[in-house]
Amino acid sequence: MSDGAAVHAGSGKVRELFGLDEDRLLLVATDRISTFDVVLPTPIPDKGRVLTGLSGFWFARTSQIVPNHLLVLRPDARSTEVRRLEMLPIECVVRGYLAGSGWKDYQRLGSTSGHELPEGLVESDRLPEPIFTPATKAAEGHDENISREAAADLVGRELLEDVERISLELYSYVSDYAATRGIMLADTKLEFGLDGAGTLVLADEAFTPDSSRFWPADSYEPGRPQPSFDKQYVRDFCEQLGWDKTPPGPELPQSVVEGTRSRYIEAFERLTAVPFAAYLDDPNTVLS
Ligand code: Q0N
Repeated sequence: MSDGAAVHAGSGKVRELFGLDEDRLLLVATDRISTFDVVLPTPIPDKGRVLTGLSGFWFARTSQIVPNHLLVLRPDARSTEVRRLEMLPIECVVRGYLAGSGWKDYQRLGSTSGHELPEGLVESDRLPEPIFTPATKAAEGHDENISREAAADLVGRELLEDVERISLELYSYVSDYAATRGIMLADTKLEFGLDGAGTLVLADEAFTPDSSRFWPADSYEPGRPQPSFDKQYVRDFCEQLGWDKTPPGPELPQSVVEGTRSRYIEAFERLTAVPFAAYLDDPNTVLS
């Protein structure tokens, strides 16, 4: 295996990982899109490039907070060479607003991941302060929120305190940045690994629409679910079809594909202030 052949090392629903050598992986963001946890048969052209560019943009800007796994952003604008790490077996979620499983937990328990929350909050409300709500990586299906005690049993108390502090700092930096561009970061999921020296390193993709809830600030209204910045056309189309949300998912009409592609590119350009065409021409533009 010293002939440059890449070894398929795993797939997510919309990303692929290949082993390059002992120290490096190739992470490829495809154009596949999932909704209601099902990957649809119709791709969104350039979606993978948008996500790879956004991740690179945030990695470059947050490296003073925590080192990350990015080594090379390739000319195809959708694949990156990354450092091979020992991944922590938890998802590091930060929530600034009450949505998704955080809102579900709150309605059932008045708390999420052991954070007691004030009474009377409504869906999409801003939390008194951002909270760290770790989850386990379910091999299949949904991730499961766990208490910080359960997370400490998985990674150790000291490491958990480190990733909690770093995750909150990253959330605060990126949500402040996005707010200046009219985009709210409701919540985000981060993954960390350890390098050979035992240093914590931010991995996977970071602060993309697939790993975060981005909401358009101008239509924010607590008390209801918020429209998704990127996937709302897809969700609306699926809802009006009456699809039961079990596989296989429906094919998307061209109007939904085009509208969704435009939203991804708009998110990219609003957040990075780099024209998407300039990114395709030279992907490294987002790293400076
Ligand atoms: C790794 N996953 C999570 C991509 C995401 N730098 C790394 N070193 C070792 N392992 C991983 C990374 C990264 N990133 C991350 N799995 C392995 C989920 N994958 C699923 C496939 O697509």
